[in-house]
Amino acid sequence: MLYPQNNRCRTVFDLSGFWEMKADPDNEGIKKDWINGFESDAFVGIPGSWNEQLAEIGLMNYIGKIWFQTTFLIPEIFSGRRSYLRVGSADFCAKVWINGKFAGEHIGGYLPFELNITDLANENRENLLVICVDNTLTYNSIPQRISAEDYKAFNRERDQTYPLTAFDFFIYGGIQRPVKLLSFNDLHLNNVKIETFVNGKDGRIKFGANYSGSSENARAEISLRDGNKRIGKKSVTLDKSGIEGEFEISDCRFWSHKDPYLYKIHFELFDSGILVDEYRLEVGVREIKVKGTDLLLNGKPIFLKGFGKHEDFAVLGKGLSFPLIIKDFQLMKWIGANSFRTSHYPYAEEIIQMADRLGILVIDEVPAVSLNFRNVTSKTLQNHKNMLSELINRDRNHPSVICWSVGNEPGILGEDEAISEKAEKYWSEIFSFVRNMDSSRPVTLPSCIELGDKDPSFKFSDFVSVNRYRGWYDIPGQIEKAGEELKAELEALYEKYRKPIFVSEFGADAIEGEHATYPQLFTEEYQTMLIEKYFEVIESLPFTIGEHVWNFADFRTAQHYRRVILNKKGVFNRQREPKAAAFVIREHWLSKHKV
Ligand code: BDP
Repeated sequence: MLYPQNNRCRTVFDLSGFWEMKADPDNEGIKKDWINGFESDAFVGIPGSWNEQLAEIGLMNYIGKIWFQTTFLIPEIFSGRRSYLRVGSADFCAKVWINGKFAGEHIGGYLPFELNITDLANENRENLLVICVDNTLTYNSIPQRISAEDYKAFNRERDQTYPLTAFDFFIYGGIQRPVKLLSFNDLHLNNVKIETFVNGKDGRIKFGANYSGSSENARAEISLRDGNKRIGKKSVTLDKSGIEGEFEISDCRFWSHKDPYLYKIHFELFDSGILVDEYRLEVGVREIKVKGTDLLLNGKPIFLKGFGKHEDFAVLGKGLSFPLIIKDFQLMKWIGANSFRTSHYPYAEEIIQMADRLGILVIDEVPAVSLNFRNVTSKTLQNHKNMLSELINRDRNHPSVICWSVGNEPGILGEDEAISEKAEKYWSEIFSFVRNMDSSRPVTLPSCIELGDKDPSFKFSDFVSVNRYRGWYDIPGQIEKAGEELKAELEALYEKYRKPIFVSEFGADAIEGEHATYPQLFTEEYQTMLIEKYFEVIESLPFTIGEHVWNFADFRTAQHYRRVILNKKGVFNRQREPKAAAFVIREHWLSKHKV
């Protein structure tokens, strides 16, 4: 699936706006024929999570089905062509009807899906689009559900949140990324795959593409541009196996966080000499590898400085906002970060595109967060693989994506199960699945303190990623001691696995305006001092490859006495204003630890 593009052969109409909605707590929508339209409860802004928008009608903590509807007309330009409906994301799963006819469904909250609606939509009258979104999770879904019985089984009833979630971010629901109508000619490109290689000063781009539709007389032209200058052109006759080829670039300008240079590839499809499809792609030529104790970008060691983030903002929830994307990148540049992790799910494609352009490195994660192996089934594994496959297909062409993260912190409940043979087999399958799909990037899995050095995934990871909260959840208030224990633990981990170590999370909650002259949790000073201590320890060890502060900004979580509405570990608050730590980190990353 390709990101939508408007050009001579492709047309995109954005259906964002005010849609009508109706909650379906009793699961009666189908019975009452809502697929043919319903009397609505309220309007909802799309894209956007329903929760904060519609809190006043009781939907803040709603888990279940919500029906959405809107109408659209098929533009004349679509006539006689293929029409598709593309949903940027629907959290967690969605079923779609056009004019009362089933168009398709999708499972997974953070990835786009496309449905062929050519035969369902009418060209001459208004069309009714109905989408039923359900944010209910199960033991088979990724992420997994958690129940009151689970907490009971582990004697951890006090850890229960409202709504019940196995993870520390709010369970937003809805259509959170834009919905678009697309039109293509019958013969059109479906998918493009780019791989790049670095050889001394030269670069190589390998491309592959699949297409739909057939023709006896079709051919593809693929050209490569460096700015406005065409530096390569290939002509390929279409055959069943798709389109393949390579470009060599001598004296190549490689993509990096310091110089995010993008070449441009242009695909054109001709049928009997007539242009029927085209697609433009920005390509960064770069190579990422793990070697010894280093992470190498284009052969040079790189140290990751940055954050775990969230898609989260007041009112929008996880709804896509272009200004917010820009603001976050501005702040990352301002503070001297070179990277972030899409904790704990795939972010909007627009974010990854901006990372390519601005030179920010991305660790791309799927929402396999806090897997509880007591409840993991073969269906969980299958859903996990499906999600990885959709993510890799979506993001593999982005130079900014330097690593796949296959989940986060298995075993928050069920530490014993998370280090069992069952877990080991599970991770062995997941890691090889990813490597079969893409062998050009490292693969990792951030692990929690509870599993210590026993996490079975460490064996399979290209580098060991650890989330550590010494000085916060462990040994609170004692920064020196936290630092000493962290150092000893990282050294022991390296001794055991002999792989580079990435500290993928560390931090402290800070409430703006709380101050103390002594180490006191929740003050801005404590957050600052703890982060500085972690920097000191991590950077003193020769086998570390990065430090990601948790979190970039404060974010909403489910309700629990441990959280003051938000998780306050942000270095920026939820409105993106800096806390005291931001200035110290900036000084450190831009002057003291410049890499
Ligand atoms: C880590 C999780 C992260 C949480 C963080 C915290 O990976 O999602 O938000 O702890 O508790 O264990 O702040």
